[in-house]
Amino acid sequence: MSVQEYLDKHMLARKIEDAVNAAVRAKTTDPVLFISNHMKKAVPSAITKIKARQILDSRGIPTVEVDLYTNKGMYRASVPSGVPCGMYEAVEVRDGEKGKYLGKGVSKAVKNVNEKISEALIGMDPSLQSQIDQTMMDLDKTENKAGSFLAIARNNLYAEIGANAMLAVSIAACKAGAAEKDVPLYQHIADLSGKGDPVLPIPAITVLSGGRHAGNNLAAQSVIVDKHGSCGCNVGEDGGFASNVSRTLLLSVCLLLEKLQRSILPSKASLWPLLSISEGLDLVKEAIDRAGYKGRIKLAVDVGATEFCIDYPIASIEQPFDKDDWEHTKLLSNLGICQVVGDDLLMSNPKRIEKAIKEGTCNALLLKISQVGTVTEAIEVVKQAKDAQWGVIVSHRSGETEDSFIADLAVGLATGQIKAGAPCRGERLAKYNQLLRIEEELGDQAVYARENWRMP
Ligand code: 2PG
Ligand code: MG
Repeated sequence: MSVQEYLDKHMLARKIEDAVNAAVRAKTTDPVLFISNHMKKAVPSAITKIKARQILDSRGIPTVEVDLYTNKGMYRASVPSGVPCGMYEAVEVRDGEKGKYLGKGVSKAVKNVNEKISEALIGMDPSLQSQIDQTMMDLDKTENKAGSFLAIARNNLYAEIGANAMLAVSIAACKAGAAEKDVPLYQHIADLSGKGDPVLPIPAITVLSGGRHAGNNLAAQSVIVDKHGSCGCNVGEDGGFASNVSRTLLLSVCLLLEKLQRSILPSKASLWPLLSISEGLDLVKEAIDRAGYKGRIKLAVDVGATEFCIDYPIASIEQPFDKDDWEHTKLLSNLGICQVVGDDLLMSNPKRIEKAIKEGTCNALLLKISQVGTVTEAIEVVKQAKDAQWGVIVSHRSGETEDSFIADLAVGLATGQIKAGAPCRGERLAKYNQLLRIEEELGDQAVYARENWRMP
């Protein structure tokens, strides 16, 4: 090809002339930089390469990280992981090779990204999120053709491709899409959802962790040290203080107040022994008072099993009963004491959410994106919950990475609530720090959920 043929083929003369004219019109003081940015914008939007790798989450368990390349740059995402709770959540693909990471390696999921997913997505426009996510879901054609029950199909599908593989790519594509449109990530997410303006969520910050996650807040620290010594300030998986009292608290909080027990449960036979139900909550209450926030901070409790208490400013209770106990969860919701959040009960699954909405089982969704599998489906379940006038909490997982995507997700979807652990461990701080950056970027336009946290 001659030089002239090459110039003609790429219409270079015209493109360069356009860029120079634009710089002159803009009277820019740095024409070279202006021309380079102008030409960059003219580059077609396309995914050019996807590269996945195995990294470690905050518990030292392998997880998937993806670098997604476009003509404009490289966008990185990694997926969190928690304790799986049932067949209705999207399934991660793990290697199962006992000699390596106790079978929890993700090299198969990594391979799925580097081969199947990569082959299917290269060339696609990263701003078309739903098409990207649909392409990944379509990769298992048999399941889709079988048209089986959605939850099962999702399980099998993800079990083959891996929700961990898909979610990493989906988030990376979302970041690339925002860059392609030259808008902040939260704004791109707001545009994708087609609903409303961004809202900064109220953070449900972990103060005490216990049970399986055994959990922080600086104000609480001095109280705990006074009463339980410095070892009381060890932190758990979510970054909350994990002193002995917090284990006690979790066990305690797992029980409803005696009044509530009698009104809700037929007998007390299956209940754990009542330890000091008020000890942990008193600690938190005193810490709030000492920090000067008396009356301004409300409490949220993730029970993760059974029941609880009304002498404290509790505004939200997560998973008060077993994951399949629709009946008692509904009874508690009907008491109208506070927000009742479905975590394991819903597993972020649209069918379970639909059932809970229909039956009035709970009145808020705990959204764990790794239970859903793609950004598009996450947006959909949030819409589903909001349309039913539910509260929505965007949640971290116990196994987290330094990826702060959920902060942008909560703002962009205007969920009003986020739960990202304590402002203590790096992977939890990443989310809170991103919220601070977003608040700064929004400036005068920043809207904080405040009292409207359930329905901003
Ligand atoms: C929860 C979460 C986060 P996991 O219990 O709500 O704290 O835990 O990610 O293990 O489901
Ligand atoms: Mg929970």
